[in-house]
Formats: sequence, C-alpha cells, structure tokens
Amino acid sequence: MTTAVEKWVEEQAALTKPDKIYWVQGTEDEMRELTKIGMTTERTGPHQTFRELNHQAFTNSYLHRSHPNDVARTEQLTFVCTPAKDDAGPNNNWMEPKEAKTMVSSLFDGCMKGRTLYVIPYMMGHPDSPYAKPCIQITDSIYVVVSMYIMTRAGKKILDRIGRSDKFVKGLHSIGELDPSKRYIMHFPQEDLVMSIGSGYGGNALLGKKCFSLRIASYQGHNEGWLAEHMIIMGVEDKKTGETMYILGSFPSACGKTNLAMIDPILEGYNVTTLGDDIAWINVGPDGRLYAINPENGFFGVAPGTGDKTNPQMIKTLKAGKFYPTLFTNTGLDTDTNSPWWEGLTDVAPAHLLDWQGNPWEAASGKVVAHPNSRFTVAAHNCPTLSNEFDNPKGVPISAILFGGRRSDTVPLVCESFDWNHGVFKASSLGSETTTAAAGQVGVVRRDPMAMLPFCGYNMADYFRHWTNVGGKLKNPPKIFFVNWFKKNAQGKFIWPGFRDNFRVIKWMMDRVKGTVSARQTPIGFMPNIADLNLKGLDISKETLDVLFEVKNDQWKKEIEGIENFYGQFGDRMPKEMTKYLADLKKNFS
Ligand code: OXD
Ligand code: MN
Repeated sequence: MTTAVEKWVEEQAALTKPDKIYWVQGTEDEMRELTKIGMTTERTGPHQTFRELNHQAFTNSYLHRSHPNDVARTEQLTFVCTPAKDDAGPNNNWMEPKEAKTMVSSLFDGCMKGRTLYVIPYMMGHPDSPYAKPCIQITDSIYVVVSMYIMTRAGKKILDRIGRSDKFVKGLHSIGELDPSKRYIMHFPQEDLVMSIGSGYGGNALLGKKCFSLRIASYQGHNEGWLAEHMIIMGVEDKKTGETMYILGSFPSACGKTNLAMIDPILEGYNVTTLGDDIAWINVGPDGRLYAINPENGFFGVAPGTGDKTNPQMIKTLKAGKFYPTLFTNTGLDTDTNSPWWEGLTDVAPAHLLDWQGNPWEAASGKVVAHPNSRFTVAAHNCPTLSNEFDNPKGVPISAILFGGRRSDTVPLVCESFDWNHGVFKASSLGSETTTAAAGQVGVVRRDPMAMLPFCGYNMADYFRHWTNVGGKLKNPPKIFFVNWFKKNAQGKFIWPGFRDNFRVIKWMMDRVKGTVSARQTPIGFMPNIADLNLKGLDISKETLDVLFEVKNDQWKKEIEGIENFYGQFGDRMPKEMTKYLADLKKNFS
C-alpha cells in the first residue's frame, strides 16, 4: 500500500512532470556523486552548479554562483496563506489559500520537464528529540539537495521514521525559470505546507530553514505552547567552576549573530561553546525552565566580514571539511590559488580575482568582489567550538536572552528589562537598520520585533501574547537584555569596538543573572553602573562611555512615535500589557 509520503510525492510529480524521480538516501558517496553531476551539468541559467575549490586550503569545498537576480530573500514575494487575512496579520503578505494554490500550481505545472525531481526526507532537530519534526522537501536543484544535506539531518532513515504516518511538513520547491516575476514563497501554516518557486537562494529554497523552522514552526509553536525564534544559542563556561550558562541571542539578519555564537571571550577565565547561529526552538521543560534546541545541523552565514580577526573559529570551520561538503555561494575566486575570497577574509585582496559573477575584478572599478550577501554553507560538526550538548535531545536550559538591533543612535549599549513582560514589550518594539540579507533598501530603521518581522508565520499581535503566555508558565524565567553594538559618533564611526569586546557586556549580563551586581533603574530598564563593567585593557574614554549609555529625550520621543505607528497596525488585537508599557514609556519622556 502506498504511504502518505509516496502519495504526496506522486501528486507533486504529476503536477511538475519531471523526467526522473530520485529519493535522496543521505550517504556521503551519494553527495559526492551529486556534487560531481553539479560540476559537469549546466543548470537553468548562466553557470554550472558547482566549481571544485582548492581542497588543501578549504577541504571538500565548492563554489556556486547564483543567477544575479537571485541573491537574497525576497520578502515582497513571500506570503502566509491563512483562510482569514487577520490571522496572517499586517506583518505578512497574505493570499487566500485556494487562490494562492491555484496561482502557484499553474507555475509548478510542468516546471520539472527535462529535470530530475529529488525527494529529500529530513528532520529538523535531532531525531531522538521530542521537539524534532520530520519533513519532506521536493526540489529540482542539486545545489538545494546538497545544501539541505549540510543544513539538516537528511536521508533514508528519516523516511523510515515517518513510515506510514501523514505527519510530516511538506515543502515543494522548484527553481522554475529563476524569473523574479514568477517567484513566490508561499506558506500554508494550517497544512504544514510550503510551496516555493523561482528562486534557489537559501532563505527562499532551503525550506527547512526560514520557511519551516521559523514561519510554519512559529505557527505550530503558538498552537502547541512553544516558541520558534530567530536566535543563536551559546554556552559560556566559567573555567573556574566548570559551570556553563546558556544564553539565547536574537538579532536581525546580518547583524553578527554567527560571530557572537563563536565569540572568543576577551576576558580570561571563560570558554564559549556554540549550539546554534540562527534558529532556536524553545520549550518549557518539566522543571519550568526554558530549554532550547537548534533544529538545524549547519550554518548558512554571511561571508563578507568573516576573517581571522572577526571570527577565527568560523574560518577553521570553513577550512575543516571533515563532515559533509562546504559550499560558498557568490563569493569571489582567487584564481592563483583556486580559493574563495571575500572582503574581510584577508586585509589585502589577492592579485587575481574573479568577482561573484565570474568576471575579472579590477580594484580600480570600485566594485565589490563578493556579493555583500554571499554565503557559506557548512556542517555544524566542523566547528571547533561546537558544544558537547549540540545533539542533546532535551536541549539546554536557558538563563538569559539577549535582543539586539543595528542602531546608529537612540539605543544604549546594554539595558535589562524590569521583568519578563517588560522584556516582551521591549523586544516587540525593537527597531533595526535594514541589511543586504533581504532585497530592498539598506540602512533604514524598521521595527523588527524579536528579529522575527520577516519570519513570524502569523499575526504578530497574537505572537506577543503568546510570548507573555509562555512567560506565565515559567518557574524561573531567564533575564532579558537589550544590546546595541552599532552606535555611531557624529562622524559616522562605530564607537564600541564590538566582536571580542562584546563579551564584556555578556559578562555583566551573567553577573546580573547570578545576582552579584546591582544596576541603575532608568525609564527604559536597568542599566549598568560603569564600575561593574569589566573594561580592563580597553582604551575607551569617559565621553564615549557616556554616549554609549545616553538616553536622550528627543531621540526617545521619536522612537516612541515609531513604536506607536508600528503598534497601530494591529489595532485592538495588540495585547493590553504592551500598549500599557508604551503609554508608561511615553509619560516618562513627555
Ligand atoms: C539568514 C537570514 O539567512 O536571516 O539567516 O536572512
Ligand atoms: Mn537568520
């Protein structure tokens, strides 16, 4: 008898009409074979799928160049399709599910003629975890197959585990014609279904990532009492006591999450271990504490700016090639060494480079070598700082959550919320300057609550209420902190050194969690007494510190206006606690 998986695959094949159907087994030999096919055959578009790189420099690595119009997530073409528009909320593009399906089905009709349909059974979360979820992705892109193999736990064993069950998340993907006018990333949260066509870019095409592990999973979490969040998970071990404190960190795309997850602490006596660099699934454990797992199995990170100074652990990770292949997408190529190159990998650019589109690069052109959103895809197990708890099915207990954004002004270096709900309010009103991870204007402040604006699969007003509900179930809620590494002076220069020095702020947060230091109460939350920050060895003036911690009336009045406008879209659906916090804040700055 046909299983539910086979039936679904048959239906998608009838629609997309591939020449062949291939079921991914998930073995290393198979991936070698697929990468080889990717090196010799041309895909739709101007380039081959893979170019083999120098394995002495970057073991088992390959370069992929995408279509030049397909380099970032396309939020304007991303939809949440719930029967009622209000359930998707003003934070999502919406289409009625039947209409959406009819529309994309016409694009999927026959789109795999002449191609192979790959079926990828995969699991988000460790297969032994009670929090993990089985999924099936269909795709016609070898690049996507190999990427999914790196980023998730994929293969035949997951198919065996699903067995005859119909409980699996379905993802139908085709690169289609790579035509932006025929590109749609459609989510059907009620059906655990994603249909994505017209893009091969990670955030649009690796359906286990943003599409499932954030958009669909946040919706599941709302129904089932857990949280799917855009967060890193890190452990900080105190070498003296041997104790590890686990911390979650939420930042919008391309704000340094991956660097923070692998930070080499500037202060002696601490060791940082990495559990996740992008997504955390967070459940209330039997002891009333929050426990987090990383549903992914790899890192899909921004290459430019990653170097021995900013993130030496990631450079080691990228060179390791011990587990799975490593992919570089839209970086430059050093033709003398056949190695990938991007701005920030080394201080001086190599003599002979091709840019991200494969054209010879001239320094005088003023053009970039690597696309600003060029990426690496690498297995987490290659990371030297990977935590021993990475595969722990129960996850790790969380003591602190930090939220950040990219703000030139207004927001101080660090601030702690008064309590859980105040933290939810502050996180719900966070603003950040936009980056190149999404197509569109860069550097404008947009409200990006919990860094989830592009990823929350339902109405964000309900999402804020869900956060307060989860808080209500906790016996020992984590402390919540807000950081801004990106403050600038009047000359437009960053005034906080960032990177390894960010650990000074983390150390203060840990002291607050342990209750060993007090703090100043201000209208926006608790702020550090400067004497409690360990600034040993840092050359920083009193004036700079004053600017880092200033809370300016005129700036906050503007900030409050921005929050009011954002909240306004949600009308009466906004939880009353949130609007009350906003009214109180306004009073304080009037
Ligand atoms: C990512 C993103 O790729 O946030 O992680 O865009
Ligand atoms: Mn992300």
